[in-house]
Amino acid sequence: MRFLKIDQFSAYLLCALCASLFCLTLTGCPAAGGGGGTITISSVSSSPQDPTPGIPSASTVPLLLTGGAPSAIPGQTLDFEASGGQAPYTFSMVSGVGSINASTGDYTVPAGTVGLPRTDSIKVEDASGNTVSLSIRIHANGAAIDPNDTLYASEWGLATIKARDAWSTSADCNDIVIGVIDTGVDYTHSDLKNNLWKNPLEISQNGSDDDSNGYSDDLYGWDFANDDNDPFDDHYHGTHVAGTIGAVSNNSSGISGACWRSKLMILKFLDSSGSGTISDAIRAIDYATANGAKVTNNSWGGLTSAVQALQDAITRAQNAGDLFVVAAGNSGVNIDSIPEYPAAYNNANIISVGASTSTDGLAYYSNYGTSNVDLVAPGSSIYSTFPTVSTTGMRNAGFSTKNYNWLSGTSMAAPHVTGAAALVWSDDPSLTSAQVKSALLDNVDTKAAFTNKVLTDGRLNIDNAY
Ligand SMILES: [Ca+2]
Ligand SMILES: [Ca+2]
Ligand SMILES: [Ca+2]
Ligand SMILES: [Ca+2]
Repeated sequence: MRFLKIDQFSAYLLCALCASLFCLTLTGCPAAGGGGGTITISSVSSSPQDPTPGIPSASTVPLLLTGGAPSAIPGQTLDFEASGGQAPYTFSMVSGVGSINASTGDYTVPAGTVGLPRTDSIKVEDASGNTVSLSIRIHANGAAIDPNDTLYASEWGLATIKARDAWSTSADCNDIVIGVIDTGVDYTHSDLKNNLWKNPLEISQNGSDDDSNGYSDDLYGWDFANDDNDPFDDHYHGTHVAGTIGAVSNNSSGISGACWRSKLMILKFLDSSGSGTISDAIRAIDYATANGAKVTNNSWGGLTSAVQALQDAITRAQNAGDLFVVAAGNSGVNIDSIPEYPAAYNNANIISVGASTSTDGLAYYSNYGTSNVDLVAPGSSIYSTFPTVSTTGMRNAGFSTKNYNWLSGTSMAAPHVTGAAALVWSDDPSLTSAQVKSALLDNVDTKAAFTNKVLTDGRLNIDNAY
């Protein structure tokens, strides 16, 4: 009886009670403690901006054999760091190396703005003339890149976390499957449909479970709320979250995601009212773990008592080497003393995310706690994808604007971190989940507003993370 009751406990979405739409048109949000004020999109213009990058030129940098001597093990991966411009980079020899057998001596990284061939294979001769093959990984820390998406200027969150600087190294998350555990996603959206995970072994609409994973015709994921193979978003929350992580970017249309190219697995367990059961959440997490998602975004929570079965599912993801990014919650409380789950579970694979404002304040609604919240990321007045049709959830919330819209909450903060994790991990798939987490947590921008509020005292900075 006790478990039945707990199992029916509703999880709820972590949109702020004061969605930005209402902030803008009605009374404004209550002031945040200390340095707050009304949340407004006009603050985009006051967010830090880097100087406009100049036209980059090819640069010559020394061949940096950071991974060891050139006579090292064939196939060894070496990290090359290039800076000061964009490709083509020419890596020239340093003394004592022998020669590079790429052509006649120097190795040139092909031209390109993004999507550089991040790995390549070259042959290097040591001083004795012995040839070894080396697999190289290229970090091209060139000039910042702004995508050509027409609504990109509204995305103050991406500017704040230095995404445009990170993209000069890599903007592609295709090597990492990202699970969006939420209300579903509008997979017909022109800014999302080409960035979806597709189950590679499943034949859709033939009525059979071709890959024997327990789900028939699960092409994009699954709808655990309604127990069907169509995870279309009948709310709006999941579509918004998906766009922040990985909207199709640099396509001269709509917004940019943190990832320009991505594989988003749609795991719907919250229904058209934004509610879901613990048992469906567990099934969604387990599907992600079993089907190859390396990172899941979990912009939901609100459980005030710990449920062991839910933590067990997160532990199974941890044991599989996967990250679980979770919104810290919107109660405005210290969840070290007033816990909310799943953010307050102590799993090592959890990254718990609070919400920041465009002026690097702690959002008034954001939960905090130096044990149970790791960092903050932009969450207030975030512009992202919205369903292309009027959904039940939109009608119930009074949203009439389709395609793109503003939302606020720790729900909007977590996807920035999820996208960052996927960027770091795609750049180097050999990293462990712990290394990816450390890369994000060890490279935040510390700010007074977050000091003694979250573990790292800081806000996400993607560029510093890799
Ligand atoms: Ca299947
Ligand atoms: Ca099938
Ligand atoms: Ca459905
Ligand atoms: Ca776009």
